[in-house]
Amino acid sequence: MANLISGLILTLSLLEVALSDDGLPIASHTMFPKGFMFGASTAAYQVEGGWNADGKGVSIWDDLLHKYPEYVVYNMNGDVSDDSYHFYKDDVRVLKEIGFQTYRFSIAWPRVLPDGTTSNINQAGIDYYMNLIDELIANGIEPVVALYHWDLPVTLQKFGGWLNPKVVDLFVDYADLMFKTYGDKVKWWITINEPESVAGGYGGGDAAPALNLFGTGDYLSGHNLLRAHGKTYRLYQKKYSHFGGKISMAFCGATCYPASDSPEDIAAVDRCFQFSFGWFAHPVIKGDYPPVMREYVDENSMAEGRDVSRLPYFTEEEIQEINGTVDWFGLNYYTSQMVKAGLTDMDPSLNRDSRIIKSFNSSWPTSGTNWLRVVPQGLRLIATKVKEAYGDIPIMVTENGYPDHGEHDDLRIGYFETHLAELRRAIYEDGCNIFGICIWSIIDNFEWRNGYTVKFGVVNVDFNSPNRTRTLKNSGYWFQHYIAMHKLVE
Ligand code: GBH
Repeated sequence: MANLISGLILTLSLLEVALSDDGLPIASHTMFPKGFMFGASTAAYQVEGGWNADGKGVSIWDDLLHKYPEYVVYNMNGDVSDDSYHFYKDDVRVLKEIGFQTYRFSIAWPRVLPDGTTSNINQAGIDYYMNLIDELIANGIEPVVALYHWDLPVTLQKFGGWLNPKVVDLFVDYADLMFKTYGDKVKWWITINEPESVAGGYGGGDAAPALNLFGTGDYLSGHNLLRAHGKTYRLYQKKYSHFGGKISMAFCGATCYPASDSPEDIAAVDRCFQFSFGWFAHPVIKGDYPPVMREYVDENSMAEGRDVSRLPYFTEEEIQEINGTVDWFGLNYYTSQMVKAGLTDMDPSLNRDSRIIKSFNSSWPTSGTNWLRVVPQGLRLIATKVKEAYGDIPIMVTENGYPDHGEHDDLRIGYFETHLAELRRAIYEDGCNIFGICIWSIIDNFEWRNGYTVKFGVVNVDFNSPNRTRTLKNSGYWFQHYIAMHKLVE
């Protein structure tokens, strides 16, 4: 009750600040459009635990962290995590208590197909997601389902994983089974979460399989991710369109401000967009890679004396197959960057190819991780940039959230309040077609290389209790009121 009241008081005071800042009529700002969906997100490896329960296969994250525990702070891993494999009903309970209307989660490929192929289906895994979906629907919460949030079956990594084009057809077979099994209940599908981050696991990023093939593995794995996405979309069109589901990717990338008003730095801003969001969004919305990526990577590859570009080419047929394969735009937004023109990082590498140098504006507030500064206006900026680049495609913000170390989370409330205010401006002032948001995250969970030390949840999880007790934080209560106050009911 004390939480509830302090949440309310905080809501009111924050609202006042946000509203007096905008200088626009309050009425156009306080509510969201009819049908706007408030939801929350998780991902399988980060919450499920049950890493080898009931016939689940091993994923590349299980494998990496069992072999190299030091990859994550304090040797933490996702073996048990929130144990949502057993306590998914508690997740649904807190979602409902707060009033979220959608829940975005991912399916662990090796949980349903232990060796990655449909020749061996794990019925317990199929049942788990069916039970979760049924529990959500019984509580009036709509599922948004990602097929791939980074946990490749390790059996497929043994022949190269996303580097090997063989993975494409196996992904399509997996997707086929998921559509067939859950397609009458699930209307919102995400094929790949953050393809840029997945490719980072093969290039220079911080993810499994941690191959460090800078400037080669990233482009090659990205190429196969795009092929897999394109074929999956075509399969749905052909076999499952009667279900009426809508497919996207959850795109991520850099939201950039120019470091100076020099023409070079202003040009760097668009290049920054094209080398991150554009890498995957351009092929699926406009066809083929962004021209500037093609030009710069080809040029550098040639200068390095290679016969072929490090950025692979699609055939004309592939370009057509991949083009036009998102029904909506999944947008993950956390932070922004300042950019200037210049060379940085390893030679070769994607960062070096892009010829931009990123930094933070020192005035942007810090957070519980070094890669995230609080820049609410960047959410509006990136939404308008997506509209400018790709037209009036419907946008769902598929992730947005604030990391801390588990203290009283009033800063998280401020983060959401200001980001949601910027979202309304994007909708009402810039005419962006944004139809929902899934915040990251409903519960504290395994935050990759930061383990459990960095927390994104609006609900606390007691990692010392055997049943992983879930308790609303201040931000959870705040959301409860926010949704009730800002949702227009049909
Ligand atoms: C998302 O990634 C993920 O989808 C989700 O699983 C994750 O829990 C959530 O965000 C919060 O992190 O250290 O400078 O190299 C966010 C995108 C890309 C953010 C890689 C961290 C590393 C930046 N991530 N980035 S740096």
